[in-house]
Amino acid sequence: MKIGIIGYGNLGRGVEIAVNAAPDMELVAVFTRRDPSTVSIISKDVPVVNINEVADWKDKIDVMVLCGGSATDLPTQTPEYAKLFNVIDSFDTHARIPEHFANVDKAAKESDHVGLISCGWDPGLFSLNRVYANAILPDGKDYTFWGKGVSQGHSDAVRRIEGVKNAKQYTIPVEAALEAVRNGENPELTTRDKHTREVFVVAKEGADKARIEKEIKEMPNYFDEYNTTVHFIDEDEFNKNHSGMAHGGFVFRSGRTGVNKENNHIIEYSLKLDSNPEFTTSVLVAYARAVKRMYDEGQRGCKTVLDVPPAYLSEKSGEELRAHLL
Ligand code: API
Repeated sequence: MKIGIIGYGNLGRGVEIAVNAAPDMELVAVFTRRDPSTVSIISKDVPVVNINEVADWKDKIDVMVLCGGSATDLPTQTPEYAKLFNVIDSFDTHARIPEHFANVDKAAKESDHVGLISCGWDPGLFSLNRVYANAILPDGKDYTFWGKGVSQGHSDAVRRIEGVKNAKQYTIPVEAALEAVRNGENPELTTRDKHTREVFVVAKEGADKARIEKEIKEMPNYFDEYNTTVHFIDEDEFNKNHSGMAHGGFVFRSGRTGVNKENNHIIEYSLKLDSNPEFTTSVLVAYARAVKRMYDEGQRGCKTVLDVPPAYLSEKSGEELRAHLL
């Protein structure tokens, strides 16, 4: 299976590592907006190509993995590249998924491709768990907690603000709320009750810090519904104390069954990740395999993780899966 990567930051590098570890995949090219001679990748035998030349690769790539950010890159990139390739992205602005789906669906159907969007762990593996748990326990409540850890999506969104040189965003779960859910108390929790957010910003010289802080705190879909603390720090402190990328979280469903609803059941799925980008891209690469299979069997248009049969993620045959993993 021939894989291409568009965008070489933390995600692009993670895709490269995961593809190199996959027995059935080959990385054929990495595309960048930068001058290719300035981009150094891990695989010495794979070309780095300027994005302006991407159309020349139209028939040489089975699945193109898009590694841009959700705030400003993917809303335009995914529909654009779906015209040329089967694509997969990690678009994670939950509120805008329906709109992004419609745009990618149109582009992919018109050009006879498959585009899988919003893949990773949330949205992604957490979404699958929410859907399974809702179907199984229809009378119940959902709870998702993230962190403590670095959200790539929120960090990227802050870096897009004018005057910001670098930024890291930590998502912090409210421990008391998490414990109440785990104890089966079925609490009513608002967005603000479940998490706080902490942002560390390196500002560009002369930038208006008060304006940056206000833009962060009021940013729709990312910060406006949370209590957010913003710290301005210098580059040395940033590099020394904020270079980690760990993250994780929990999906719970607590639901009742029984003639008198006398029995409560709690489903808990959790992730503890040393590297958010390397894990996210490991999910992307497994789903890239499914994209190729769905394309080969004649499916077209936009898909999400909810549309993919689990067996399509594995390089193992159905027979092997039934013998060892069922
Ligand atoms: C958060 C989560 C992170 C989900 C994982 C991924 C990311 O606030 O920490 O951006 O890292 N929404 N979508």
